[in-house]
Amino acid sequence: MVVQSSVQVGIVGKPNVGKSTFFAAATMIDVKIAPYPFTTIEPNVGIGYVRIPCVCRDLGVKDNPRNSVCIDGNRFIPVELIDVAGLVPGAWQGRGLGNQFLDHLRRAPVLIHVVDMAGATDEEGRLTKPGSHDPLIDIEFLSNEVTMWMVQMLTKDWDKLVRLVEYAKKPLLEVLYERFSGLGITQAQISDSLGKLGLDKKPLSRWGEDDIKGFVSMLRELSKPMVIAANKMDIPEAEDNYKRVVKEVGGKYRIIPTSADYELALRRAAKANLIKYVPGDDDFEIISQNLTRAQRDALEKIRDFMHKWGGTGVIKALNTAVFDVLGMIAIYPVADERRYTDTEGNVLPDVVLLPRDATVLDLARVIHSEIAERAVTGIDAVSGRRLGVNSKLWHRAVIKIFISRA
Ligand SMILES: Nc1nc2c(ncn2[C@@H]2O[C@H](COP(=O)(O)OP(=O)(O)OP(=O)(O)O)[C@@H](O)[C@H]2O)c(=O)[nH]1
Ligand SMILES: [Mg+2]
Repeated sequence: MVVQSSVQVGIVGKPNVGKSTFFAAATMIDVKIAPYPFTTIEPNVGIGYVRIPCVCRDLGVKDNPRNSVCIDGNRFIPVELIDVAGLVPGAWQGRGLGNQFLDHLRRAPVLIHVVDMAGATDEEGRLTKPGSHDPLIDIEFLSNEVTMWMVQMLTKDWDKLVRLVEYAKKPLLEVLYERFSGLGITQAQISDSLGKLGLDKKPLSRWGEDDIKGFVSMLRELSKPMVIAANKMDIPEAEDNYKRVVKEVGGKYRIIPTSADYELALRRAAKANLIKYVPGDDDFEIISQNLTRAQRDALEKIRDFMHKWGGTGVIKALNTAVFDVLGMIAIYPVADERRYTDTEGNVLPDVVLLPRDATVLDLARVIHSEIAERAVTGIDAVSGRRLGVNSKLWHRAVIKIFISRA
């Protein structure tokens, strides 16, 4: 059995900023990319990868990955990417393509907001002179759109909600939790948001618009955190904007400089055996003898960019979303703790992504569908140490799960 984990990352932004280019580069799936708004209408869903240093090097073994890929000692772990239509200001009220498609992002616990850092598109995504639109406006409006989408979800029959809490005496937490069900929001995130704003003590019937918006925007920050992909950094006008944006909102968001365009070019060149490129590296090697002068020049321009910014940023944006913002850890489950193999002898076959507070039991649940808590223990395959059912796991741990039949 190949173990699958299923972290979803939503790709959002106004039209024409490079969402589909980012998606295509990260997944190598051919999708429609064009220099005008609303190229994407139906969402694209595909598998992208986050990258970690593989433990195969530390352990001195040659691995046989099955649910993931290992290239030169780097393990690429699959995550699900969702590329949706562009959002324009007022989408929550139905402008542009509206916000129905945000429903496709329901299960995504983290979003990558692709921003045109070159300011080469206006607020609706139409091409303008580079440097003429302020990307700070885009950052502001997008979080507001997502917030308003959630506000609508909450307030669509507000009176009924109030009656449920104040007359039928249903606990507020439960009512709110049900209302946002399907958004992957936890009760803890709801109660945190309520508590921080002192709304847990305020009767629902007395909540004003500001209370509702304040509560939802806090809940959005906790439940749909955003990483900013500062895209189109290859356009000269982008650099000043980038510096300014980092200064203004760098404390609030993680901002990763990217060129989705360059990443896509590199992956295509690698696929065509023109270059050797490990996604996420800050360099590549030309391996074809038959490049034209123009191809060589284009590649050298990309290389300069990569040296300056530490790569194209696409893998970095995904890694930041999954490891830094969601705080996930990558675990290698094995069946044989001495040889690090599955039951068929594959060395370090799988990697699963789990929340940072995951325990031996959580890992057991991913691997086996039905298990009894008391029957589970683990072994740290690297040290041979035994782990109890509630022992916390750690990033890049190699773990054998034991299930004793009662
Ligand atoms: N210079 C530059 N152009 C880019 C970059 N990424 C995307 N583009 C270009 O921007 C235009 C829009 O790209 P798409 O990927 O279709 O944008 P989108 O955000 O999916 O657009 P919609 O689907 O219409 O919302 C295309 O012409 C891309 O080639 C980048 O990093 N640098
Ligand atoms: Mg698109």
